Amino acid sequence: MKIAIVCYPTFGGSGVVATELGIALAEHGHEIHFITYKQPVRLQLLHSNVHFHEVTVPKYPLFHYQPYELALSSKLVDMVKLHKIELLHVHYAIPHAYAGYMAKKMLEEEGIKIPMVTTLHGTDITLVGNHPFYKPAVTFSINNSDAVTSVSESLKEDTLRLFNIKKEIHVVPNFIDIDKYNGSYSEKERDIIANKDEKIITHISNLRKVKRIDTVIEVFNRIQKKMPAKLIMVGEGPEKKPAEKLCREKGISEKVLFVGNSHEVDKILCFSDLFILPSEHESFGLVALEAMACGVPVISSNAGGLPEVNIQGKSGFLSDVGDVDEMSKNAITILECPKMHAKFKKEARKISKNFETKSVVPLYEKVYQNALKNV
Ligand code: GMT
Repeated sequence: MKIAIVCYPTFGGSGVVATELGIALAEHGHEIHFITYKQPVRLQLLHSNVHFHEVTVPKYPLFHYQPYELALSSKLVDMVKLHKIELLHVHYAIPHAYAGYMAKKMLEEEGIKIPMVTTLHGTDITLVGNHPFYKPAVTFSINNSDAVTSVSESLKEDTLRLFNIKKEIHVVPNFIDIDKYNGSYSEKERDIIANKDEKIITHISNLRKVKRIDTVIEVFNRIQKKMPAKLIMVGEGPEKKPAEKLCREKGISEKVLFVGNSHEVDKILCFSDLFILPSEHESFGLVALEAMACGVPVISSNAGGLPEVNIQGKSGFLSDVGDVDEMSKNAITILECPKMHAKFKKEARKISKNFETKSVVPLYEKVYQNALKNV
């Protein structure tokens, strides 16, 4: 099948999932065309079935806002015609589903019928898409997709609760290539980050308000009062500066490393003893799954789809959003008991195997086949 994948090319989970999906599909023999404004961060163009087409929006002084949707839908039309693409798969509803729908309609005028699959990822529904500025357009483009998938049961429920949806939503969970997270690192590499007696706690996100960075810092603050520990903060975002300030105020700056965006997430996770994800909203929590695949127990909130990934008392612990007392207590309990820690590590890795690429990608293929049949 020739498939166009539209996604955000950045470090965010939706772009990562879309990229990994494209790579896995290419390995299954499909021809994949990534169409976005920059080469996706996890994409290496070393596969004969993978292509990348850049969307450019020329600057024009009249435009206060550059019309990216227009450029994207025109590019989609061009690429579908040029490469005889058979299906559009758009990740993140805003504005991709809207642009995809326009492309589909333009192609229809030329006698080309192509189905569009929309995958909902989280904030496109729970945070941004729900805003009255976008809601009618998001509702319209979901209802006019040929198939709709969501990355968790929780996100499906949120979508049905927040929007007037007439389409069936198929839950296709996020996935990972478990073999990539095999924990291979040398003690020497770990030593660069922390002393032997120090526990390594990690948080990875785009450091936005929704991730509750203040909770991450406070939970770590309480951990480091009980045992030698370092916190590694991976990612870039608006909450980075306030977080650095908070660390200074708490007198823990020397124990917190802000390392920015990283292409070595798997390596950092494999060094880690505990992962913290106390988000206010989290449709799935791909990064928690990545941590679990590395055998890292997760202390998270119980928001959104997190309970579908992080299993209470097995791969980690879940608490209500903002419950710093409970999160800290659970984190310390796991870290203080080597036997318990080892048990959680093993369970985390085991549970992550429920989300392996090889079992999830065929679910997308099935969605594609049905969409193609019904177009
Ligand atoms: O977490 C983010 O802020 C990034 C965001 C994105 O759209 O890239 O992530 C969302 O999609 C991921 C992949 O499906 C999910 O694992 C994240 O849980 C989801 N984020 C939120 O719901 C906040």
